[in-house]
This record gives sequence, C-alpha cells and structure tokens, in this order.
Amino acid sequence: MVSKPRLLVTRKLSPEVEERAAHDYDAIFNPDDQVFTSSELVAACQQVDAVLPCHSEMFTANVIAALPERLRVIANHSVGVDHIDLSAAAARGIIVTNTPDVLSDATAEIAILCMLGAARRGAEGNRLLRENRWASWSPSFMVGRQVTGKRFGILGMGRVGQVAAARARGFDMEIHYHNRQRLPPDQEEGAIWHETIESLVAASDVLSLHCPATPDTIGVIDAERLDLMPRGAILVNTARGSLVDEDALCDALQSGHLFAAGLDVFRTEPGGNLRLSALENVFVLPHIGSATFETRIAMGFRALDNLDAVFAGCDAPDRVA
Ligand code: 8YV
Repeated sequence: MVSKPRLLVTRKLSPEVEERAAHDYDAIFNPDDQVFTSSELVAACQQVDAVLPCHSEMFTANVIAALPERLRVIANHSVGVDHIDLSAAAARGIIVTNTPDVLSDATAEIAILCMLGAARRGAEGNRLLRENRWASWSPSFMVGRQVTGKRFGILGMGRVGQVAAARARGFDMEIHYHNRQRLPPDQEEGAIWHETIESLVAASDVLSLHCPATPDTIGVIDAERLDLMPRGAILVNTARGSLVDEDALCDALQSGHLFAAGLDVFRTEPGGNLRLSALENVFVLPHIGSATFETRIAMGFRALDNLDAVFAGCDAPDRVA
C-alpha cells in the first residue's frame, strides 16, 4: 500500500476539516493550538511532505531556507499570503497555495459591520451600557452618520471588494473603486473607477480597504491620503493592518477630520493598537473577518483540495507561488 503524505496542520481547525485531513493524510495536528515560534515551526516541518498553516505562522526567508527537501507544498488556510516569503518559496521550488473566494461573503459581512459600527457609534454605545453609564436620553444623544445613499469607496476591487460593493448597494450607496486595472462593465455594475488612489479617497464617504498587503500597498493609507478624505468620512479596514499608518489614523480621528473608523485588522496581531482602541470613535474587532463556522470549513476544505491536487500530480487550483 502506498503511504499517505505526511502533513503538518499548524493550528486547531474545524472538526470536519481535521477529520478529512486525518482520513486522507498521515496528519499531525496541534490539539492545544499553541502558536509555533519560528524555530518550532522549522522543527515541526522536518518530517513532513506538506504543511497547512494559518496566517499566524511566519514563513520568512530564513524559515523557508531551513525547510526539508521533502516538503513540497505550503497550503495556506488563508487568502492573504503576506506571512510567506513567496520568492524564497519559489526559489526552493516549494508550492504555495491560498484559499480565495470561500471567505469573501464572511469578510464582506464584517466590512459592513465595521462600517455601521463606526457610522452609528457602535463602540461608544456598547461601552455605555456595559459600564452601566447610560443615564439619560435626548434627541441629540449619540447621533451618528447615516450611510444610506453615501459614497462607498473600495480600494482593491477583487473578490472581497466586489462582494462588499454588492452589500453596500443594499444601502443605496454609490460605489467607487480603485484597482490597478479597471474591471469589465459586467463586473463593475455601475461602480465608478478612479485611476488614482488620491482620486478615490477624495470621493469616499466610507473608504473600505480590500487589497492584499504587498510591498506596493504597505502604508498605502498614510497621513496625506487620510487628509484627502472628505471631512467626516469613515475608514474601514478588514484587509491587513499594515495597509494603514496607524499613528496618522489616530491623529485624523482625534482631530475630527475623520468621523470614525471600523477596524478588524491591525499592524500588531494579536493585541491590536491600544491608542486606536482607546478612541470612542473607533469600532474594533479582533481579526474575525472570515470567522464563521461555514467559512472555516470551506477554507480548510479548499486548502485540502489544493494539497490533494499536488499529491495527485495535478496543478494546485489556488497556486500563488
Ligand atoms: C483568516 C485572513 O481568518 O484569509 C485571510 O487572509 O486574513 C483571515 O480572514 C486567517 O488568515 C486564517 O488563517
């Protein structure tokens, strides 16, 4: 009998996913869900043919250099691959895959939650009740911004961006976007394309970030671009914290230039940014964009589909390196 490929699953995944992995692979699990340090990751990978990591495992050039010859594929349980040095993996001939599409709905839901939480002062109101400080009501109490009919700007009109656009259309919002390439009309669905990021941010009552973190996009929302946003605008980030200059964002929120921000991602994770979390006009979540039961199963299955393809000698459907 041919032996099954040996697979390291770095984090605790859905029972359905672990069951399938155990059935099809000689799988090593992490039932305590401990996060590996770089040296633990390297050590754990020594006897395996494949690894199924999350974005919590950093595959730096050094880690990749220390992986064993037998390791053929890193099948991520994430769409973002900024935790992997893709060129180092490619140089070693290690296949890298991700999990697109299956988390677009869940992540777009969180973008809308962040938008509404920010616009309607969700964090502030929630805190009042939880701290038993709700002592009065008046027509001028906790007045927020209505998003219906406003301009929803999308930076990165890929899979998640397009679903977020569809959801925002449900609020009669006018969709604006910037992508390196303009979408064909059937995908644009009337959205207004901006050739530059500057033009997009200036036209956004709500600016929602949906682009990957790459060397070109890290810090893309800096002090100057925040300054170009209309006074009273809202920033939503469900993509990656590294896209935003968090100090500049704090300043823009404290000065009142921005009305609020809704953030699911931070430069430092876990933990977030305490200066941002302390602000009343910031609605924060702990990176839960794709954290639904349905999506977690779909992400795990998609990662396993990629592994199955590689070990069947086929092209991995979601190969990114
Ligand atoms: C996931 C994400 O929860 O897929 C991504 O890129 O950021 C998240 O939504 C996480 O990466 C799971 O590993």
